Amino acid sequence: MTYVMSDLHGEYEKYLQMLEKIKFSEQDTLFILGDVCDRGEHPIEILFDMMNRPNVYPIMGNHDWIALYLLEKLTTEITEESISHLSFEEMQDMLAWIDDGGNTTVAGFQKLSHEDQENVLDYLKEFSLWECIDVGEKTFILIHAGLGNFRKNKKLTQYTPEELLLTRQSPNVRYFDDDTIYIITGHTPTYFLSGKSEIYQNCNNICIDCGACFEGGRLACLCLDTMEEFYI
Ligand SMILES: [Mn+2]
Repeated sequence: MTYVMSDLHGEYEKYLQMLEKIKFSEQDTLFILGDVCDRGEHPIEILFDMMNRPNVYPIMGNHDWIALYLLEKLTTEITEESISHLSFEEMQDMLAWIDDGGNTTVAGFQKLSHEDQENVLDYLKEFSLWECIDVGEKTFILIHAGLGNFRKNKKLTQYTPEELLLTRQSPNVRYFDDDTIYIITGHTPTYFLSGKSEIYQNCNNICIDCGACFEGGRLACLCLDTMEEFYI
């Protein structure tokens, strides 16, 4: 079976509970649509679990992207000295990121050996900006946030990271004429779309960020073979 989840945001316990709930095995495939990092307490633990599973495919989220960019600047150790090497703009980025949930990622990263820090950075660099997969009769485009500056004939390779990671999908607009093509996104908690923390589907858009790291939110998982929904 092929599954998708998104916006784990450090919720390691919910992630493990979900893998158990779907009875995730080596024969299955899981795509994680970004924002593993930040907010919840254990983003680094999730990254290590993911990197040890060859059948888990990570897609980049805006939080993972900024984490990679800023953790690389800090590399070996986050000391006052390494922070003082940052430019004013980098320092501003750092403070904004920490304020936006990056504190838990920094805290976990700081505890790692130099080798494991390099492993985390190498793994984040492997995250894809998008995936496009066929399951049964359907084609699924998997991205974190949306198809920014959308044009029907624009190839996925022509989208910039900013367009894919920061532009919110319009969930009530049909993007492609071919109704076997679905776009799956995270990034926007579905509570803001429907008032409910459950997977939102309309016009071949499927929004799966059910706000796992927020009060009242849930971690969602969708099986693309059966379209069955799972929640923690
Ligand atoms: Mn996001």
